[in-house]
Amino acid sequence: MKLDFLQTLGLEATNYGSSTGLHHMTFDELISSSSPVDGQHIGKVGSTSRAQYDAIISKAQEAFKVWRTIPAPKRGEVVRQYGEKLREHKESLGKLVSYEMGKSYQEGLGEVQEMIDICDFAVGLSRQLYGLTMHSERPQHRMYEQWHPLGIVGIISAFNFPVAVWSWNAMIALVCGDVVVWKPSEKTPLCGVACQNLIADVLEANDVPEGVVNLINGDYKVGEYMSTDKRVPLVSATGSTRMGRIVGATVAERMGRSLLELGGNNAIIVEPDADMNLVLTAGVFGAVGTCGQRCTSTRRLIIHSSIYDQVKEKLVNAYKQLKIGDPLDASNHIGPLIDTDAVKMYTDAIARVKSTGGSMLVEGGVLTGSGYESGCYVSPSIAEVAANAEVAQHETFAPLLYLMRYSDLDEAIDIQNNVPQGLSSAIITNSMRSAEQFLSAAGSDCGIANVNIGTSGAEIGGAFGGEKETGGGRESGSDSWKAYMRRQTNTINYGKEVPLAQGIKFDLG
Ligand code: UN1
Repeated sequence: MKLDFLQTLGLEATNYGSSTGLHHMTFDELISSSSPVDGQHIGKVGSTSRAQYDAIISKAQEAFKVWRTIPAPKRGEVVRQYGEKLREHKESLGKLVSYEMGKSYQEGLGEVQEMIDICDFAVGLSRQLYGLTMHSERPQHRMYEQWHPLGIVGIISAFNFPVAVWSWNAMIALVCGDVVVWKPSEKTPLCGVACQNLIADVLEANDVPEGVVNLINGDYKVGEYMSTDKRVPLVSATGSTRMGRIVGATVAERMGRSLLELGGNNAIIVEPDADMNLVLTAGVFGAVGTCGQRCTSTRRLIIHSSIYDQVKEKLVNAYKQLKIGDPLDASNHIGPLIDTDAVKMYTDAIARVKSTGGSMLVEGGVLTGSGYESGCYVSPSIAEVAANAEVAQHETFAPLLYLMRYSDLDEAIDIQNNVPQGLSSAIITNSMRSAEQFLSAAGSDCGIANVNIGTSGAEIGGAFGGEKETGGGRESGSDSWKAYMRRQTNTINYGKEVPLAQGIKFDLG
């Protein structure tokens, strides 16, 4: 593998250290990053110690005092320049994402595009952090609310979107006037350093004080530093439900705020009148895209019994066309899973389907031989299971799609909702009634509900997140920015009396 893209991203030494915003740090421990694509070692990144973490947080607190006074549109200008920087480096960053994480190069580029898009969104937002004004019940009083930055926003992100999810949080937080501390997944630390290197140039060119954008690296312990730290008013965490449960409880214990975007168990309901092309494209991309490692990946297809056999046959045929291999080779649809632990979880889930009464329609497994030496490549699976199958209650972060049948839409919606998670959902139909029923208050209980598109690939302009065990947080577009700010209600008396609210009389004589 030619790794010339590393240099373009400022990753030229063997030990990349960690660009933290505090330069010249030396590290006692290093994290190694290797590629699931070919198993090669890519580089090492410094693991942040407790003392270094404390130094970074102190620096960030100081930086916040300056950053919060810079007008929001000026902060937006810095974010705009970062968007430009990303446009210049889109290909190299897309390659690094693909090589370090394993998703196809096309999807790597798509992820960098999401970063660019959120920069554009945040720039516009920097002039639109609106508060409401309301009429006071008292004469000669004015009442309104305004939004102030929170302070340090801690960001914990997962390996599967190693650059975009940070940007959704960081770009919005920055225009809001917050400073950010990011802990990327220890499985994709170089992506973190690359993003930090690119933004460091922009910050420097704009005389932004050191400590506004920070990177820390390490395992869950480093995440714990943030979730237990009162100096971090908001922790935004993306990852497994198991992780989110711990982060959410720890942050709540100290009355901090958390924004959680956790597991999904996303389904597509296929109605009798569904357009088959839509079903195939949305279903197959949803299930096998990113090798089934999106939180929005399609896990379940709930198919009307009248077309069940037809859909099943088409899907099995479509799966035969899938090409699996080096994700940087454009002719492949699917790259590797992130690591061999993920491979084991996948094969264990297949074994569980078989031992609990499900049947494998397409039985995938571990690929071996030339090109598959990393041990992380698998072929995708389709299983038929009962609608209430225990195995389908869990999210397996791999390309394992469950088929289930239903006979009327109420039943399909019940099946779709009857899981602990609530991130994304979709219906494929040409019936206005079915679509509207699915979208109604009695329909899908998820944070995302789509008609005639799949469950994955959400645009950054909408609020992104879900209900139940998905954690309830909303990131990215719409008014998600409010999570990164504190609301203040202001009442101003411009008269000479002090009338009390609620008509209370209080006369000092
Ligand atoms: C994730 O998997 O954590 O909607 C994020 C999508 C992408 C983001 C997924 N825009 O599939």
